Amino acid sequence: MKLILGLGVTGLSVARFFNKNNISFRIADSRQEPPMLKISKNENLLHDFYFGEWNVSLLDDISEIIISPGIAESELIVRWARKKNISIISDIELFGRYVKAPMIGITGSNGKSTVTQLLGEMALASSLKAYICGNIGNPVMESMNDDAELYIVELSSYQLDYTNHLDLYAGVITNISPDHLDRYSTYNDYISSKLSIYNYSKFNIVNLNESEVSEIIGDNLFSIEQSESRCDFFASEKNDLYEVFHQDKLLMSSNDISVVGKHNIENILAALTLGYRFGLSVDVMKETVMGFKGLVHRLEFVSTINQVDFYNDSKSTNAISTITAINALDAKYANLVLILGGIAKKEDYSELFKLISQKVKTVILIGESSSDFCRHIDGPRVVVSESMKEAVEISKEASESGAVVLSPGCASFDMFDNFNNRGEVFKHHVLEDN
Ligand code: UMA
Ligand code: ADP
Repeated sequence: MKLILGLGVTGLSVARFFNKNNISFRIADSRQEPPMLKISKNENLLHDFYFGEWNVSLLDDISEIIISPGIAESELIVRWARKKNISIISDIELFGRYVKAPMIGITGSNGKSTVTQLLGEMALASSLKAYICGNIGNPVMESMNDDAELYIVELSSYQLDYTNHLDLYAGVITNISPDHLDRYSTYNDYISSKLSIYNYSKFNIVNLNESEVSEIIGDNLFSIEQSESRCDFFASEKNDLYEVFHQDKLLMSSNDISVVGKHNIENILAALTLGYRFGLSVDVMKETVMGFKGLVHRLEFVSTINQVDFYNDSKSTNAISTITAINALDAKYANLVLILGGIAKKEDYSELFKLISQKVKTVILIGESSSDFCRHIDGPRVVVSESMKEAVEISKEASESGAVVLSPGCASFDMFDNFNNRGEVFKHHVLEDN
């Protein structure tokens, strides 16, 4: 019998699959009321289940465990299973056993969802039956389809950690910076987790700007301002604009696209290189990039109110993504107001604090991290706010012209259900009374 550990969206998708294919399974979750409990009941998926503190008897008669990515290796149930030599796999590995269409995998610390979505749109524009799935929010087992010609799969390090076998047509690491260090003993362990994608890829797509991967033997390379002749896709900066080239042919400049910032140029290069490897037409990919509006909650333009532009970057959950947001907006706006904070990650925020001191006029702190961040920010005006509503009100008063950005650099769970909820609440307050 199979054991499904965790009843979130991953567990539910696996349970549905097993149920449909008459594979016997047990479901367990360490919470009494896991998120997908009601749906599972309604769909009659709870034949053999256990909710509450882990119990070793859950492993009786179990041949294999399909684990949700949110369950850490340090959890008792995982340790007991390892001792008993029970195989533990991710939903990704399970998916790989059944699908026939090729898969392209995308991992990295930041930019995964953007690259996954953009490549998906390129494939769809090429009339391919392509499915965008994985960590982006669509569990792979829900995306399995007989008519699929390509799966574009966002892979988190958690999913890679529980994957032992996988055949990817091509894989890329967008970039690597410290993240999720509560789950890894060292930063090197986190890097190794990301690098494992290349063990499963037939073709390695390599970002030469990322020092952690530049030594990897790449089949197709991309970069900004580095080793131009070796790259399939390349960008260079000219008079505050980026120009994007395919080999030596100019494709577009940053004036031709809607998404902002150097990081998005890098994301575009990653998607172009993956698509090219797969055989998509460069012209179709170029058109897709030029029409790409970006994803919600990632440096998303919300509105202009009294000459101030509001941006929602709620997906920023680590220091580097807030650094990226500041750098992207600083190029365009002289006055910047930043709404920052939440549950700080176990990482070094000193570079971010330094940048804030140089480039931000007013910082409005929200959430659990406020008192700590307050002590480290020196220079700009700092205001601590109790709610998102208040933070937005203060930001409207603080900014005369320029931009306000919510780029928290932290997890959201102290005040919100998730980053989506945080971004929606922000946008609601920005737009109310206007
Ligand atoms: N659970 C336990 N014990 C634990 C931890 C969790 O029982 O110690 C249970 C929870 O009660 C929950 C279940 O496990 O019911 C599943 O939890 P999960 O956190 O694995 O969540 P899913 O709903 O299955 O969503 C997961 C990904 N979540 C995480 O990796 C934390 C989703 O990524 C992903 O979209 C989804 O699978 C589909 O693939 C979210 C995410 O935050 C968006 N990812 C991280 C990121 O992007 O930085 C990695
Ligand atoms: P992920 O799926 O890896 O979390 P997203 O595309 O959802 O990545 O973006 C998450 C956050 O990181 C957003 O704040 C976004 O503006 C920022 N970001 C996106 N691409 C990059 C990149 N290439 N480098 C650094 N930050 C990025």
